[in-house]
Amino acid sequence: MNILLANMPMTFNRRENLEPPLGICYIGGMLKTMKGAVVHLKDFEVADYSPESLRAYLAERSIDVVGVSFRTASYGSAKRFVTDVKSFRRDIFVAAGGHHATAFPRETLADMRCDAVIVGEGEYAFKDVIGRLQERASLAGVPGVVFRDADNRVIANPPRQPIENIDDLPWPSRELLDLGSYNVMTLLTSRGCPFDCIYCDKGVSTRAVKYRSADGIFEEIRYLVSTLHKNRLYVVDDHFFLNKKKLREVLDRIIREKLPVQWTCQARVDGITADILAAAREAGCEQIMFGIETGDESELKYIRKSSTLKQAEEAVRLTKKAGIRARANFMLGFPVSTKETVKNTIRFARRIKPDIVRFFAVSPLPNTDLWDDIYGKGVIPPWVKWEELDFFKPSFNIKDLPREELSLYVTAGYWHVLKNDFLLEATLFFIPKLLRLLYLTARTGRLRGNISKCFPRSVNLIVDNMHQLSGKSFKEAVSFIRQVLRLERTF
Ligand code: B12
Ligand code: SF4
Repeated sequence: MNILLANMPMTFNRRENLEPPLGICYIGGMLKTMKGAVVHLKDFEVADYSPESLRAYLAERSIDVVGVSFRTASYGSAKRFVTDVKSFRRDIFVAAGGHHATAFPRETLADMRCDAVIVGEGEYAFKDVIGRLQERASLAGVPGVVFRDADNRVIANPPRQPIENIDDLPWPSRELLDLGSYNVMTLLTSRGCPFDCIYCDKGVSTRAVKYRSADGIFEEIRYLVSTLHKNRLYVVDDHFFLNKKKLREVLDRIIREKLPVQWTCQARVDGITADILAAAREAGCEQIMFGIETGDESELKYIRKSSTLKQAEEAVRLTKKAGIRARANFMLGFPVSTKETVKNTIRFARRIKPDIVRFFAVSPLPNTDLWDDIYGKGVIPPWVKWEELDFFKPSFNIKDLPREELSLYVTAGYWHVLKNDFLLEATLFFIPKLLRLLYLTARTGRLRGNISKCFPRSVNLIVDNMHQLSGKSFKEAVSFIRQVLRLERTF
């Protein structure tokens, strides 16, 4: 049986994310253990897409089953992909999985016209599905699967229990991807997060946390370095610093065995200490991304972040002191926000001086308390078209801050935090930085990464902020920038 597992991008042919998608890699790793299953992976974040090339791909490999992985933000491309597969050959069995499909299995099945949806973690569920398809048996009773039966009725099987021991899972089958497309390898060392932030989708990754063994993690890192020759890693765990005992074991192994890795990860701001940061730095940590989200006490309480502003400030300070880049993500425009709370967040971001700052307009995800708060519990407003949701622009109006105005605050936020350093990079330091860029590019043969090394604040200001200007005419963009500059003076 020939199986294609495909990962969907937010927009086709943009090549924005350059890290392997672990969802399809984990499923691929599991399916590879099955007799008679030939597995192919395709990541449309990096691969070009057209219906013609897809048809050729499906025909060349005689694909029988397609598994499509997507999130709410990539719903549109997933729907188009499924339509293209089915219009090529109706009898290709198509299953959907991932966070969005988990939140809305029946709706996804109906709207995408696929044959099954896998709810939650997919390794064992999809293995069982493939087993049944190989035997030409019905999917009735396979836990965690919603499917169409022979009479086209939708059947929802009972849910599947979350996987208990994630050490038992085969390693992700990254080698089935076009590895040359990625500079960085993704790695997962735990699943789950015990916290309860109101904007976080806990459909797949639950509040019960599961850890891998330090040995298993270390061996996988060693494999990435020595066999795949990839030594830059992105640890995708929700909170890599949660279990510091386990983390310490892994870091000590990396240090002891002198494994030449450089890595970035995500962490909460609570529990960050100087000694764990020192060990992380020694073991190759280059950047930690903190989801700080707000600099306003009342908003912090509203989002149930369970951390404090003091902890946020301290985490950024200690991280930078340890020689690790501190990236801080903020969300602007909660239902409880006012102009003043949004300004508080921007002022806070400027005060704590992270190395990289990101401001996101709040975009509620389905299956979260934030969504329920805005639209009503479990309600999907009739205007919601998943394929049209833009996760970078404000998606709803707040009393004190209409959507258009919130966009101004996002851009003014970047300007407020970054303008001084940006102006220095663009004037006084321009020539020395340019010379450094030329030198590094000549030495490494890479331009992209080196631009952000030499002009970090300019890249942060321009690249991370582009979305707010996209779709605007030149005249509109000029007027937008004028308003931003005026607004920023009021901060
Ligand atoms: C790493 C990460 C990213 C990376 C992705 C890099 C990469 N190439 O992998 C980056 C930074 C690019 C990113 C971007 C975004 N992300 Co993100 N991200 C994550 C994170 C932290 C880990 C994802 C991961 O690798 N998990 C590990 C793998 C093994 O799990 P998995 O992908 O869920 O796959 C399992 C199941 O879902 C299922 N499954 C998945 N696909 C399929 C397919 C089939 C056929 C089957 C059977 C099963 C199946 O089985 C898999 C194995 O068990 C998650 C949080 C989390 N804990 O999952 C958020 C998360 C996925 N991201 C989220 C969001 C909102 C975004 C952005 C919109 C943020 C933004 N504003 O830009 C974008 C959207 C990008 C997109 N293309 O859609 C939300 C998505 C919620 C939703 N309903 O869609 C999450 C869940 C965070 C949260 N808790 O709210 N993200
Ligand atoms: S700490 Fe992060 S992963 Fe955990 S609930 Fe909050 S947002 Fe989600």
